[in-house]
Amino acid sequence: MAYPYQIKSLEEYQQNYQQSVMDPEGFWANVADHFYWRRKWDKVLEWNFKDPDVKWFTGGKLNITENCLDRHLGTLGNTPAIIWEPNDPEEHHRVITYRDLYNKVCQFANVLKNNGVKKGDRVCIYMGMIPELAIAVLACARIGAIHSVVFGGFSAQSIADRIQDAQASLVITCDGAFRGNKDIPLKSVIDDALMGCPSVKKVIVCTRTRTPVSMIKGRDLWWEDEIKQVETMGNPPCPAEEMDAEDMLFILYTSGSTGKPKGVVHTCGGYMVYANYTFVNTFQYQPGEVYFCTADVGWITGHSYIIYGPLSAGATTLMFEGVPTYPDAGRLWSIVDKFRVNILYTAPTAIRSLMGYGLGPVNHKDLSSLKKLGSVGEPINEEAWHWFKDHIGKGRCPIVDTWWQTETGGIMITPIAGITKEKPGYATLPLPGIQPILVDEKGEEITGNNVNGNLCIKFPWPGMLRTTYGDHERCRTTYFATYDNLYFTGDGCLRDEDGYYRITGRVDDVLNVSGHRIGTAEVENAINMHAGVVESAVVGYPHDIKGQGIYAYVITERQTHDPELTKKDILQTVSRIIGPIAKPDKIQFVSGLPKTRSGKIMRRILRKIAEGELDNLGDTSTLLDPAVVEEIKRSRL
Ligand code: 6R9
Repeated sequence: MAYPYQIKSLEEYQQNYQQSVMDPEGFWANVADHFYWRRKWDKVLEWNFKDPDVKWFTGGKLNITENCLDRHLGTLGNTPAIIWEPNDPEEHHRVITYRDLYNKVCQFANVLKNNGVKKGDRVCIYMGMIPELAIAVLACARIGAIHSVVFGGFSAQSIADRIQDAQASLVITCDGAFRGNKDIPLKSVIDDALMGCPSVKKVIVCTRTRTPVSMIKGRDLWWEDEIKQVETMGNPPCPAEEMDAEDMLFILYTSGSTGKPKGVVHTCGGYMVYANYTFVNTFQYQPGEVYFCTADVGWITGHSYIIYGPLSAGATTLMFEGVPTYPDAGRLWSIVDKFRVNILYTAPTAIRSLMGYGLGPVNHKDLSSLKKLGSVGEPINEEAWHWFKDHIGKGRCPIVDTWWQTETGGIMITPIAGITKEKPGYATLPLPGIQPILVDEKGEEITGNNVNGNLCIKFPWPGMLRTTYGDHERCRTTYFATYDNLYFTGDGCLRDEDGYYRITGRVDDVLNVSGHRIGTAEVENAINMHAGVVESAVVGYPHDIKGQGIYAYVITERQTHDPELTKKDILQTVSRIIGPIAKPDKIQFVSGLPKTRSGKIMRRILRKIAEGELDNLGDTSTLLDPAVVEEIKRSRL
């Protein structure tokens, strides 16, 4: 495949950027022209950020799977679409060509149809990182069903919340998942989740771990049996459903500063164009390159940069079932060596944890195939950046530090591999089509360089979220009401003397733990559900490997006899309510929390204490009871 919209030089970057600001519609129409549309759009863009109401390519008809599969069959039919590496290095890997993938997606799409799934229905997917997960996602898209993938580390309660919010009618899962030395019993978690989910009529279970499962008559079906049925029907084709550009493609739940996670909605046309455009440009993908993104499909990075971006570009995407430290800390490097990987896209937390094992696991691995490296999910510290550059990229590979969010659908601010001059810790410059601005607390634009502010985007881009599922008002208040006519990212950011952007982290009550977004309010709610807990406050603190750790201050009804046991009980509760990823790293029992006279918890003070900055608590004059702070400082962990 050729990518006429691939930027090839710094001059071209600057020209494209200028054009994208002066004539955004013309700019994006030029990109969108290189996709397969059943019917071309009438209008490129209609928008206002007040309601908000954003529509791209209105009147356009398409199916994203025709762009990811059908259109490649003639030229790339025998090219690997997915290379799959299992958790256990002794097990055989799988190579799935574009033709194989097309056949499998059509087959499973017919399974969904046989089970009554129709355009617009919501399907929840809770699977491990096996090719069937990508097949399930694409099969939904093929028939116009809206997928909602839930990461395999979330608890039954979290899944139930998401299923109920979306009113999903079908769940696709596995008996279990292999991750490192663990077997995660996915189907059994689904069984618990479904006790409170009457909307779910069918569950399709793919075999992976052979963990014993209970199959409920009339509800639960085996993936393999259902495929056989389609085979007995003679494997009929599965024509792609014609979708409107603005029809929903998927929902992905993500944490915010208040309440339960919200379902970020992406639509077919704009998301497709944006995932592809950002993939092709950021990584400078060249036909034939092997591309490996270590994320999980349960997060946005997996959606956009394991599945939709690479496949729509006819790329070879490597999917890895396991974890970077199993069976040893050289696993990622063995995979690079084994498949001659050219592009590696990973997270700072993974780099930091692997750095801790020294160079032993890296030595004797042939990493000479690597040409480009990428980082995503959280700020990358300079030490990790240099380690990645020197020891993995051997000083010859550009690193793209890509800043973006679930809500943005794709990469927003990033170097273009090999083109933008890089600077460690900096996401550098916006891609053409993206107009970032920094604002102060009052929403006034901060102009010039060498400045710091809240990062907003002032013009729509095709991959942006359209709404939060079932609650448009929440979308408005969360992203579009803080500042007039701006999309607010929730991130703080500085722009240096070169105009380069450096993301400094969240300015709201959202934590970023090992690259996973977790709301402090969510963790507090979970802790407060534990019997005997009166109140809690959760803040983040710097953590060497995870980026941020979770620090919880907890008030219990009475002094517990065995505080260690109570801590374990609280951890268990958080695991049950949210999932193990949200377990606090530290729990400090306190008798009170610092509050203002109006009863608001002063998190700023708690954050300072958690960070160890005891002498630098800032203004404490509005505190109701200063003695509480002294007590918390004394018993700090
Ligand atoms: C893609 C993804 C989004 C939040 C975002 C920001 C942080 C992501 C970053 C980064 C600094 C980067 N973030 N990439 N911070 N540098 N290169 O991670 O989406 O899970 O929604 O998280 O992650 O704080 O607001 P999501």
